[in-house]
Amino acid sequence: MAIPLRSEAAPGDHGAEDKGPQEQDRPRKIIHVDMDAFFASVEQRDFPELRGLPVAVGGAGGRGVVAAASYEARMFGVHSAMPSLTAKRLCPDLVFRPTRFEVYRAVSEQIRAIFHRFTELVEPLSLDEAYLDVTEDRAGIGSATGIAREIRRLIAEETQLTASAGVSYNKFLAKLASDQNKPDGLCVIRPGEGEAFVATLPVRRFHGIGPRGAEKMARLGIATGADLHAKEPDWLRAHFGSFGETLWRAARGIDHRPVRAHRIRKSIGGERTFFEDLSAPDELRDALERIIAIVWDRIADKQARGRTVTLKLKFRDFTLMTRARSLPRAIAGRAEFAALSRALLEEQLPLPMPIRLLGLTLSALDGGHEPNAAPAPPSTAQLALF
Ligand code: DCP
Ligand code: MG
Repeated sequence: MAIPLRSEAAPGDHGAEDKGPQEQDRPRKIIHVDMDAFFASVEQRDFPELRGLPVAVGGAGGRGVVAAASYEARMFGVHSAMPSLTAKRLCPDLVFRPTRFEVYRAVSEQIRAIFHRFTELVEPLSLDEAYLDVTEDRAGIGSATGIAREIRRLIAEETQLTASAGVSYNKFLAKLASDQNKPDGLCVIRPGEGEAFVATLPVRRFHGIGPRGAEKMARLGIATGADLHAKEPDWLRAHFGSFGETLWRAARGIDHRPVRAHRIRKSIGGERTFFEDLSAPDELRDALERIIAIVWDRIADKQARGRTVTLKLKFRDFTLMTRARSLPRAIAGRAEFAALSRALLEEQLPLPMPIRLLGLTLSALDGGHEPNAAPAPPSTAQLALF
């Protein structure tokens, strides 16, 4: 089977629209910028007594999860999405700080304003990272690398925080590059260098391959980009379905997705992974109330209106279940959203098995077109795509 060089999806993408062939032939210049240990660095900036210390941002309690870990904490193996109790065991002197989303959002706006001085084509991926298409050098700096240097300098000057940047000819490579010399690093992958760069990397570094995806690949004997490169397209398709094509291209450093400054928001939601699996109805109800609060905050923040509420349950054995309810019109407010959510959960009780994750989503949104919208902050749940 031949795999076309142009296609609709690449790692981490959710259905990009392709440009015409002429546009495709013109090499792009893409920068990916990602703040270093974002929430933790903001805390260390604002509370100087935390500088140089291992810091975790997130809930310190029994069910708490680390949202961000300072680089000092990472030396002990502490990382995002780790249960806080595990983190404390690894690093007994770990200092926990609660999240301060308003401050992170304000910094996020500052860095986005900096990006927009260089290009309109800014695609935020989360509060702390974005792709920029700088093919057109509006500021006349002379090179994408020069623009990346200038952006890193301005971020340091205006926010007193450091960012890492990757420069390359597509999004997939630019994101890998920004991760390469973290923290406070810059890495450039030039045309012609992508395939060799990817060959040496462990596949778990590819955006879109989560821990479970990496495990599956390890079982199939794929550890690096080079291992992936050696696989035939038919073999990849047999094992990974349509994602196989994306993997085939990834192994070659190919990615044709454009930077999209306007995202169509299809849903808005949130989910939580619990440290201990939950099964007692009252615990589940409590957990649901917390998620209702979080998700409704996001809905209100974006002034989103939607008709469908979906409850997501992930069981102890990792099987997923979703149940949805729709109204003929937009949900009227928090009380109605909460009532639908509770009804969805009650219908499932008692659960056949304890759950490790609970989530809620509002979809069938009105309009749903949001210029340069910030995606909702990542939840402390796994962000992996498979
Ligand atoms: N975040 C979260 N839960 C996760 C992952 C991240 O709440 N599971 C939050 C906290 C992070 C921020 O999002 O500070 C940015 O996520 P990154 O993955 O970019 O991680 P960091 O910026 O913390 O570190 P790095 O220097 O590796 O980019
Ligand atoms: Mg970051």
